[in-house]
Amino acid sequence: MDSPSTFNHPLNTLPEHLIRMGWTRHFQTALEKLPSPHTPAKVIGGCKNSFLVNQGATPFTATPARTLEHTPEGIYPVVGDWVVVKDEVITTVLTRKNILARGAAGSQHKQKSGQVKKQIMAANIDTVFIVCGLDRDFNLRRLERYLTLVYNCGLTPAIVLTKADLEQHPKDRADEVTAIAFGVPVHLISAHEDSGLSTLDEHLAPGQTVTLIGSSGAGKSTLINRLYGSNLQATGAVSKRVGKGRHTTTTRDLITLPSGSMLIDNPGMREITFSDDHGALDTTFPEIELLTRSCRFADCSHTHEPGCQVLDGVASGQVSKERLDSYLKMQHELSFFANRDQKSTSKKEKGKKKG
Ligand SMILES: Nc1nc2c(ncn2[C@@H]2O[C@H](COP(=O)(O)OP(=O)(O)O)[C@@H](O)[C@H]2O)c(=O)[nH]1
Ligand SMILES: [Mg+2]
Ligand SMILES: [Zn+2]
Repeated sequence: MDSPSTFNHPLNTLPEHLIRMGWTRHFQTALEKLPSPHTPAKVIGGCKNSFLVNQGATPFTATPARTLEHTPEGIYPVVGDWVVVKDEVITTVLTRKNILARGAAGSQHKQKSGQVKKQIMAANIDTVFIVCGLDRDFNLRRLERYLTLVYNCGLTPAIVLTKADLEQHPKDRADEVTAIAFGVPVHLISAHEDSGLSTLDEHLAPGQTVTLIGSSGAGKSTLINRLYGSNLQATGAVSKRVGKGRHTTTTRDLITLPSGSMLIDNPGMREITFSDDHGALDTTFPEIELLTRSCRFADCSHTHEPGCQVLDGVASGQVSKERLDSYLKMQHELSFFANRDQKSTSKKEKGKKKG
């Protein structure tokens, strides 16, 4: 019989210092499946072949074992991972709760050749802050893409509209976003004026991990610094001299706030690309999805067909034309993944409808 007492931390007593870093029964179970007892460590920073890990005391650097480099994608460490470290070598990445991933940068045009690579940005996340500045960054269509990306990963989004101090009618912008967000919390803040920050507390309970995504210059690092209470992360204003077109965030670091929650910064995304199709569009565009069910043709493309309820919805003003365009564009991108998955699971001929 297996004896859980041979492990460092039996199931019924999850160690407090690990819980504070987001340790749950999920990871405890993964740890106990390993052939010998280990102390887990959390990846809190680093890249490529040197990671900063934390076992609860002083963080230290560790190198991934060479075996991790040549194994199937998905198990090379990323920030947020729980890992096993032996002699400063990361030997195992514990089964993840979830990941934030996208198609690799520059991959949109590679889709035709079927070479989209999944880029994992962070692991084991509770909430994704989609950060958008109320300056030139503000763009509803881009927010829809971010929402789709987050839903695609099975993650929970919250929208943070920052730089409220730069916008004359910030409430109006927030209302516009609320109208397309369908229940996703929308937070209106200004990091410069320290306003609205406390509305984020609902996502920042101790042990919770939040990752921030958004355009470069949106205000992510500034927000992290404000929540942390001092300037930890380099921001646009500080790092202009780094060079043109360079991302100001070069490593992704997990930062523990005084309140006990954890934030993961990300470099800005130049393109929002998807790495899978998990039906996220229906979640981003619920009003369109609802109508598609009543289109006359089951395979309606919602572009020209008679009896298309979606087009009727646009004509009657029930559905916004911009949102339909956004939906169709993403559907086209996502169908690539659906086709790829279909090909790999079954070579059966697709049902062809005539007439
Ligand atoms: N006016 C104003 N500027 C901000 C605010 N938050 C960030 N910024 C500025 O926006 C620029 C980009 O911010 P940064 O945090 O580096 O963006 P990141 O690329 O998303 O990390 C910097 O010059 C910040 O000072 C804000 O709330 N109000
Ligand atoms: Mg930044
Ligand atoms: Zn239709």
